[in-house]
Amino acid sequence: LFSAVEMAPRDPILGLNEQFAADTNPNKVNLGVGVYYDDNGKLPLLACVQKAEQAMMQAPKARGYLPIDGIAAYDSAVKNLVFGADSEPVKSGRVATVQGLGGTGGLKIGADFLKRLNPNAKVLISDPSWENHRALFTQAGFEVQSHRYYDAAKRGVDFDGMLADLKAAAPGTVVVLHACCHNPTGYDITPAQWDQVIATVKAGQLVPFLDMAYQGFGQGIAEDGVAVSKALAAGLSFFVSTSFSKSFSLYGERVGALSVLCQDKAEADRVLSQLKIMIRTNYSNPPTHGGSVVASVLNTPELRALWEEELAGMRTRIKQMRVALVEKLKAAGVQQDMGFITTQVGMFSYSGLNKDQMVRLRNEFGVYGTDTGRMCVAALNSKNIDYVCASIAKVI
Ligand code: PLP
Ligand code: TYF
Repeated sequence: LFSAVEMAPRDPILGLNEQFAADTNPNKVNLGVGVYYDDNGKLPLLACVQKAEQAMMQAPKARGYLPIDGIAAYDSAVKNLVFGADSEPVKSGRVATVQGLGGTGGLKIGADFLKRLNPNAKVLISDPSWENHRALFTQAGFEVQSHRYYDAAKRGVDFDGMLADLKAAAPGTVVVLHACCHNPTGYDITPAQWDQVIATVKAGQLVPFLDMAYQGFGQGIAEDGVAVSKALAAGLSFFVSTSFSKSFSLYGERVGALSVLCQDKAEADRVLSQLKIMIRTNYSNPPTHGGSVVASVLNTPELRALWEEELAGMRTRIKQMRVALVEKLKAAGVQQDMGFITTQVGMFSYSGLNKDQMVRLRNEFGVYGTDTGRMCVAALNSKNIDYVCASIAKVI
């Protein structure tokens, strides 16, 4: 039965984790996968999460099946976070939100729904993008193409190229946009550029799918939502996937969501009924724990305040590491100006290093980043940064 089954390639990023685990270099540093570590190199368990869990332990609940679309208090917390608690779409009930298995789950429910809605549409992702964007939309049956984004020579966004490619897309094309903290480059477009992107999407009747995997890691919770606010103001119908993996440090709990902004409540009710079919035929209904924790934190004012403080702490530490990286690379003898690292935002830096240099970093120094030169600056800390800088200086 399985004799003709071929060996599939490893996930380029998660595969690095396996290689890192097997590496015996005592100085090894994993800057491969996008995970935030604290200054001690530990994966944080946020205090707001611990407090919510302690409260849950005080009054333990039986674990029945959740509704297909998840915990109602969770879905409403997601809507409030994404669109604003007092916003018109939330008040009028024209957002359909379902709990998802991480941000990936939100993307996949949206992709499956879109495939049924508009089977001949193409999907556009940025060049480059998170590898799983292409894989996930291809797996959902779409032809995936890319629009220009990264400009290596300029160390920034090829915005004219991006706009031109969006203008050339056929009506109905699904455009997957990183709402903030672009993965892998770290380069976001400005609010004024978002205005132009959204006007182009609207004029071309494209379907925006905003991927919000890092809300709060760029400039702040509200600031990082600028694309949502602008798409809303333009009167568009659109998709938003949410991930709490990073912002709550709840990677393994798989907490995320999909929100679909519709034109009115009746439309949102119909869309929700279809999203529920996607869920029911895939995994029936989501798990309880992570969603309960996030709902409790977001809906309890003092836990919410604590979360915002902890999230700001993560955001600030990443920025400090960017500044330190630039200074220490210079001190380690790197001649070229690495100041661009502080203009990037979020967890990642496209370092500009080529594949050979990245392979040398890995094999000779145990410093792991992706072959494309992406490094997770959220995994740098005051103990490993000197070693990382010295290693980079040797391969440059
Ligand atoms: N979208 C982007 C751009 C990401 O970088 C990630 C990273 O994990 C995800 C979606 C998926 O998030 P999750 O781990 O919650 O599925
Ligand atoms: O880009 C990253 O490193 C994160 C984590 O298939 C990740 O988004 C990487 C690959 C993958 C799932 C998550």
